[in-house]
Amino acid sequence: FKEQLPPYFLLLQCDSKENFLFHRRSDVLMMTPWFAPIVWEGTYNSEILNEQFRRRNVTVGLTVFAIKKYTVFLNKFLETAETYFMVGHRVNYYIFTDRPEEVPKVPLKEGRNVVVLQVQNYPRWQEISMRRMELINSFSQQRFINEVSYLVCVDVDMRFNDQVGVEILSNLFGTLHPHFYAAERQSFTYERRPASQAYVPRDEGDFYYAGGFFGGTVMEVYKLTKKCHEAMMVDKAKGIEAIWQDESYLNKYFVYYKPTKILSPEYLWDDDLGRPEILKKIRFLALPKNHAAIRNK
Ligand code: 2GW
Ligand code: MN
Repeated sequence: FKEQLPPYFLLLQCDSKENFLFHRRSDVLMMTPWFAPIVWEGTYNSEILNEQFRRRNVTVGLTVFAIKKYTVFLNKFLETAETYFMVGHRVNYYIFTDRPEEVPKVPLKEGRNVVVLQVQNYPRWQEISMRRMELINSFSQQRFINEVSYLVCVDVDMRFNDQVGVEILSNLFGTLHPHFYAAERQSFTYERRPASQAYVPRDEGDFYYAGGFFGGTVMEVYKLTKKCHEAMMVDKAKGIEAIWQDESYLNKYFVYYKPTKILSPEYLWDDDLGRPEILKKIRFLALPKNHAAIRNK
């Protein structure tokens, strides 16, 4: 009886390349030690995943902030999102802005909506970036929880450049920062001052995550943004601000509440870093923005 069954590796070899068992890569880390998948092109089957999420009729909320001059980014952001973001699924774009009249009218496909949420402006750019946590948190409770299953929270100074679909969705997900995905823990730019709530000791932390792309279920994003905002407020009262603002508090959170899925830097790339061989797709790309007309950091 034993001899009649082919060994497991033979079963694999007999399968066609289309079989899901072949969706694997040996050149990148595909799973964390806490069994969270790391999403790289070539590691998943979007047909299967699309079917699963379509069956649940999932709606995805995409939150983006365009305060002051950053409204100039909205047109390209929305246009490219219509081409590449969650194609075939229901999507609500939540655009937080102090200039609702500057939100462009971009033609939308069926099942997709733009919701403009008017918010105040803050004079310091650090505050603009950090207050996103507070705002996402309060709108999660008031509104998002009734309208969407998942939230995807991103920077606006970006363009979609290839498919970003349901393969990213999970209870809680973060994205590997493009500067540090191949770096050692010692070089991660976590907040290193023990006085800060964002402090991460030298011997802790798994990855360095990007501030510009995270998400999860509305409940998980609610919890994340609540903790991060509260940590910021504790620091603020002591006159401390973490080295990379919201990104530092996000990284601290992920040390202790580990993401259930991690996105590879395909999902947040910067062409200043070139285009290494391991990147089979560049899905979401930073736009150059360093001219003083837009930004005086
Ligand atoms: C930000 C910096 C300097 C001047 C203006 C602003 C600014 C940012 C603004 O005037 N209006 C505005 O809407 N923002 C929002 O904050 C916008 O959504 C933008 O994408 C986000 C973060 O600012 P950004 O994209 O200019 O900063 P990055 O690309 O260096 O962001 C990384 O680091 C940040 C913290 O310093 C955040 O963690 C961010 O998520 C990271 O990608
Ligand atoms: Mn940015």
